[in-house]
Amino acid sequence: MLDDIASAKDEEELQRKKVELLGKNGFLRNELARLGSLPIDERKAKGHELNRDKSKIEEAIKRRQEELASVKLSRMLEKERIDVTLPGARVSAGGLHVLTQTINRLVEVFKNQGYELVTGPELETDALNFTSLNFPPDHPARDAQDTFWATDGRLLRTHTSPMQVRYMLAHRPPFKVVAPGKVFRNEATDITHEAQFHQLEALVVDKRITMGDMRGAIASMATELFGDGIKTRLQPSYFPFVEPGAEFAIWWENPRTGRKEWLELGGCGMVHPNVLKSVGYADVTGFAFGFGVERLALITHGIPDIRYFHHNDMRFLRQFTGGAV
Ligand code: FA5
Repeated sequence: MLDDIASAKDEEELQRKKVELLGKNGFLRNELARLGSLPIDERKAKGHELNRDKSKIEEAIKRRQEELASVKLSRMLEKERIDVTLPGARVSAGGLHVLTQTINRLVEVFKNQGYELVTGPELETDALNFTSLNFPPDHPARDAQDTFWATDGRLLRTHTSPMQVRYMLAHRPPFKVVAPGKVFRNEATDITHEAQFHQLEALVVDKRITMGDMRGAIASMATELFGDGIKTRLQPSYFPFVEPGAEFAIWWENPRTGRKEWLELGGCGMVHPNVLKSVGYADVTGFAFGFGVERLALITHGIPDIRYFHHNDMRFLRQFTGGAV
């Protein structure tokens, strides 16, 4: 009887045994019920015996209950055990987007040449994006830079050139600054045009700054990026906020075709006297240039379509992060 209890293999079986022995129709009740039919002296002895049995049964049940509980606990602990010798699950650290890498590299090149890094808002006023840059309200040059407007009259800046005016209003020359950032244009996208892209603007103002200084600055940026012997070219062009104005290009071997060609990068020129006057500068001159970062990245990496940058296709992105991401 007690052995049965000690060998109950789980709580359920133990409970069943308990009912069999101590329950309403169980062994002990039946024995007690039979006491009445025994002669008086036997009845007493049997009564004592049954009481002892009851305590023994109860004790045995309690012991088995404790044993089963401790087996259950150790099984649970075993299941939850952590094997500290197993190799960990590798968490990817990610990597920088190819455009961020390009901007970082450009900023490093300019910082090494003594330029200060500045940034400004993407939501810009019409005054700073256009009017202060010598685009009068009905000037046709505005049409080349259509954009997206907020309901309060501000707009998503179409270029980084408003940073020129923002900086000049708050500082006095001499200075050399570089301002990278996101810009927006309302235009149909194709392999070389996005509605959202990045530009990098450079502005240098001091006494007697000349077009020659600008030429040198563009040439040394190209040399830093692509090495000695790289050729740059200026071609006359028009931007309302520079005079004279030009477009600059780099003589570059296209890695896709293997052919040498001129890569048009952006616009440049001497800061227009109207712009200098509007920020209260006198007796100084300056140059500015600005170009498309995607354009540079497309060519340097031989990427066939500008839209890949924002598709977030991991197969594309991983190519520039050494496999991370
Ligand atoms: C400008 O935005 C002038 N702010 C540049 C400038 C700065 C001139 C300082 C003078 C002095 P433009 O609209 O040409 O110029 O754009 C400059 C460059 O941005 C282009 O050469 C091209 O590389 C890039 N770009 C223009 N539109 C797009 C577009 N939709 N998608 C991608 N890149 C573009």
